[in-house]
Amino acid sequence: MTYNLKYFGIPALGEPVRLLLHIGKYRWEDQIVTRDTWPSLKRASKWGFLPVLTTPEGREMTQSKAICRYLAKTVCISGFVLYPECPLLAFAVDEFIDVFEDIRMKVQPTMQIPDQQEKEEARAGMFGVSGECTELLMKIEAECGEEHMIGDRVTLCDLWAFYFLNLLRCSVFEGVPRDYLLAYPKLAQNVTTFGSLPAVREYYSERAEQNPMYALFVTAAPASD
Ligand SMILES: N[C@@H](CCC(=O)N[C@@H](CS)C(=O)NCC(=O)O)C(=O)O
Repeated sequence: MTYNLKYFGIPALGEPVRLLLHIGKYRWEDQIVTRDTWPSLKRASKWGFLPVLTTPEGREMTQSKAICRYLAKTVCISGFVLYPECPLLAFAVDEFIDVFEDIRMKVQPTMQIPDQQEKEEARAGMFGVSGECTELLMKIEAECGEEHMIGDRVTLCDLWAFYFLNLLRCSVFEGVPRDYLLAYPKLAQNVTTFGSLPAVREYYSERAEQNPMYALFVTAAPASD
């Protein structure tokens, strides 16, 4: 009884799904889709996008946020279900995730810029002083908690922040300053707090050995380890 996740070999929209499957101790297969295999899969897929998660019963699930909410209703950390039952708390989780998605939608189109230098400059501008991503990140920084995105408990939003803020500084979006998080101490702390969870640290230590793209996802072990 195994889940199958089809996604590209990068830590983008399929990454929070991977993390939930790992933390939830599901049996799952990480099927990496390549440039060669994608065109035929795309034609056969429901909307023409990845990730696609196939349940052990054979149901194909699409749309990363819908998949994450589905899984997060059954995954617990420190006794908390990651997608809260309380409607207001669930709303707060979704609201933060959607604003991170607003940032991603600003950066994503830069993938189409053919010239590498122009592409990197466009991204650097978005994350520079008064850049459009900087403005949103500053607003998120003002709204989020010190250790957790929301209140004093871990939620799906912490997992999403961890994935997305690391995606921005890994090599997928070259040009975004690798140290951009220094300007957002609360967000940086949230990334460290989530990344320090044993299940998360263990997962990325292993992945980083296979793929250097994951190096920045590895949080240093606390001194007591
Ligand atoms: N709304 C979809 C968007 C998925 C999406 O944009 N996937 C990209 C990869 S991150 C993709 O499949 N790109 C390949 C293509 O468009 O052919 C979701 O959240 O799952």
